[in-house]
Amino acid sequence: MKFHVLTLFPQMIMDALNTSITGRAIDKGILSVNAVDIRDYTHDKHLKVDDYPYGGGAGMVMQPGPVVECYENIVTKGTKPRVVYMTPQGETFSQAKAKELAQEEELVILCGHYEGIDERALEEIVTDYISIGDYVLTGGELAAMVVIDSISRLVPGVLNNDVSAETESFSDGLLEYPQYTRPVEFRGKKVPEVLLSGHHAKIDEWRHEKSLERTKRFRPDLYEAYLKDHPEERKN
Ligand code: 6GU
Repeated sequence: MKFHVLTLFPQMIMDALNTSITGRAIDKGILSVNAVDIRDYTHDKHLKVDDYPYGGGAGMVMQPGPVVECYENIVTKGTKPRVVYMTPQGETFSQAKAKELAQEEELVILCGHYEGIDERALEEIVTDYISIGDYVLTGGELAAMVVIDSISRLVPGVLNNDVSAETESFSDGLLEYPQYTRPVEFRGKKVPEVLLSGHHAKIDEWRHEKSLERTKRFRPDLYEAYLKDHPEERKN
């Protein structure tokens, strides 16, 4: 899968994604990340890419020319890859959206800065508007990395272990159960006995119970949705 990231801070993207699991997938050729500097497409002699908003107001707005020319330069003629604009005004990102986007062969991700990008550039090229949650970041780059990371781990071959992408949180609508490793006792706390028993049915049952407890406590919204689909598991 190939990601093109249109940004004023390409180094931020490259440094983060060349690390750890995504870095290894890039080395293996399963992923590719092409971060492109929008500033390379300005025609301004001072390399300016933003200006004051028409109508007044605080901050600066990214001008449409460099953004659209940057897009036109990276996209292969005759292809129409989806273009995701990272913005707090977008639809909230989810595991379902990650799965949908992981089906694409090539994705363009556009990161804004300042007060955003001139609407005409967005109308010209953007197909999907994505937010990563209800809080405001200084720019789209961190959000783009979140989106790229979550899509990447769904691409076959990126994780060592292809079952884990499916068994983790959200695949069944519940949060993950707690995990333990050696030592068997740490500062007076023992690993739950059932996990040492070798009794796989009992272990599965215990883990499911812990998933339910945790989901009820931290994500009552998910817990209610789960019980709607599994009414036989409602206890009262
Ligand atoms: Cl995608 N961008 C910015 N700037 N802030 C955000 C966001 C995106 N998602 C949540 N906050």
